[in-house]
Amino acid sequence: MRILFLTHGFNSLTQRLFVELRRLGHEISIEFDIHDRVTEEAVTLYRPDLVIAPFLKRAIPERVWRHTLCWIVHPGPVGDRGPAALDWAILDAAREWGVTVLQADAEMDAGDVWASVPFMTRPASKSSLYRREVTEAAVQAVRLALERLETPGFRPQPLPRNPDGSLGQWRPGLRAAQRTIDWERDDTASILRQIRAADGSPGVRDVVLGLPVRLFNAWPESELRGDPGAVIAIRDGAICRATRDGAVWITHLRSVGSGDPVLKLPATRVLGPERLRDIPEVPSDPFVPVTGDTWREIECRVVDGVGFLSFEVHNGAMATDQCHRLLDAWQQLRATDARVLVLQGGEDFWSNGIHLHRIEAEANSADASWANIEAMNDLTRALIETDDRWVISALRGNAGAGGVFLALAADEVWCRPGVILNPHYKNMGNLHGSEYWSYLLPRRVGVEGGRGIMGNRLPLGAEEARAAGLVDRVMDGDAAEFARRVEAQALALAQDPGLAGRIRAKQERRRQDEAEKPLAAYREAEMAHMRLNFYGFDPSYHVARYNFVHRVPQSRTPLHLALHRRIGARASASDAARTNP
Ligand code: COA
Ligand code: THG
Repeated sequence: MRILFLTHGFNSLTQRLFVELRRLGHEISIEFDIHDRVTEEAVTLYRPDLVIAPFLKRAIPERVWRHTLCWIVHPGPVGDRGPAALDWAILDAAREWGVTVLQADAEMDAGDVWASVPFMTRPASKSSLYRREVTEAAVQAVRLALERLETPGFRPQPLPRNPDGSLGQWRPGLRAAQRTIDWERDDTASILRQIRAADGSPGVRDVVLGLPVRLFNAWPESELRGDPGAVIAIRDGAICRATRDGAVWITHLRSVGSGDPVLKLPATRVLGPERLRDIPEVPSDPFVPVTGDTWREIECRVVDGVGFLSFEVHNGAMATDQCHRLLDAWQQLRATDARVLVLQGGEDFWSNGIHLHRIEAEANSADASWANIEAMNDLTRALIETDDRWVISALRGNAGAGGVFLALAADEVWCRPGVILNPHYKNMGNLHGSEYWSYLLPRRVGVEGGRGIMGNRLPLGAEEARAAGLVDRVMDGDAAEFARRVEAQALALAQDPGLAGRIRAKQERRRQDEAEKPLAAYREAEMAHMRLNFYGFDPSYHVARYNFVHRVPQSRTPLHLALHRRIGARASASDAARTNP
């Protein structure tokens, strides 16, 4: 089928559905929801068999849904309606929730139901539930709906009418006044629910040490105590605030009311050293297991000759200081007797490369970009140059730009099936990219293959990445099952008598590669391009970064996504119809 995605943005769910439906053999074109007339134009140009709205905030115009079947992917169970479905699910502490594919008509979210798939919730932020549970259920629900569409005689189910004649349960968006915390009265569980229900957007309004802010990314803490609301500790950019019955870590804040667009940044960066003068830094050694609840970015453990390093970096964005801390942990891991080292990234993201928000917040963004890419490069080089161990990247979450190449620096890349990779930089203002990609990518996929991947700027699913040679193993299972499989296979590798031979072979290959062209030369060439991107006349990267971090709405759909807007699109569409009736 020819399917048009009508969406507010090419977000993680939209990318995942894009990959999954193409895998089923459908042709997907994408149109961003900019204006009703532009939407109508897209439908006229493309004449899709079906419109799917994976992430849409506005009504599909009647002129579209009257003539073309349109499906809304709603992050709620059958009957649930409204723009804040997940927010309500978290606030209500729902145990089971769902995703429903419904047909768009005049009444928002009240159309006939094509499919609905339930999932169990988890104590996590809205964004985290969205990226994991909602996305998995949405893929299943859309596939089910497509099967039903091809089933003769299938009729979608209308919502049952309520006694007053209305349809389903409409729940409105939340007002700011409904998203507040009373630190004297609320317990830890309810504070976590409030923050998580508003995280990624819009955040809970509050005042911290006299500064009006919004709160993001909260985690429970079971050891530290203090007066409710008081900031009692800091750690790696986060603050710990006491509650009535415990404490919570809050890693990010956005200051409000200053007029200028403001960025979400590490809490200590927003509060500043003056306000935090008397607050103790309470570090957590990544190698010391924690018993109760706490928050820390980096965790290391060594089990039977295998070292595991996970980094739960918010949004997968890796700032200079975070790269330094990771490199430090890596060196400590290398000092253990572990023969196999597994880099696990975070549960939601593997890595999205340099931290664009932190860079934007610096007075000199070019210098900050340079420092950050150098730190990413140092980390990547440390992996490449780990020649006396077997190194595995185990991707539980998505990776983008430099984050992908960080993964490729390992000897093997293992991946969960739902992972989406964006192994290219061009979407960020034609950034050239570094992280030794010019060494790592051709080494796996050849020069031509590398050019294709970098140039087409499209997301790859785990299976596509494996077929292309970027990924070695795709291992099935939910988060817990994947972790068990990774651990079991890594332990088996460490016991494998062939391991020493493999490590010798990789040393030899690295030696030959170095003789042919030193790693330093790859880095130098990449950084020469990056110097132009950061300091040259063309400001594209700085403009793209500004637009990204401030979420400036897109004014048109890029042509690499909007097939229907390419020159000759009609001709090729009719060609396709002729050769493939
Ligand atoms: N440097 C800095 N930040 C980076 C980065 C980098 N290299 N790469 C990614 N990020 C950040 C993004 O800025 C974004 O920040 P945020 O925390 O302010 O959202 C975040 O990482 C995620 O990236 P994004 O591109 O938005 O992808 P996403 O799809 O994974 O997440 C949503 C966004 C959709 C989860 C979020 O907008 C949300 O809360 N949606 C609600 C869903 C819902 O209920 N919809 C109902 C409508 S019917
Ligand atoms: N039919 C049609 N178009 C649709 C839907 C539909 N477009 C997408 C939509 N479903 C997804 N669901 C909603 C439901 C309600 C709202 C937005 C998306 C909504 N928005 C408020 C507004 O536009 O004023 C703002 C809400 C807020 O953010 O507080 O109410 O079924 N044809």
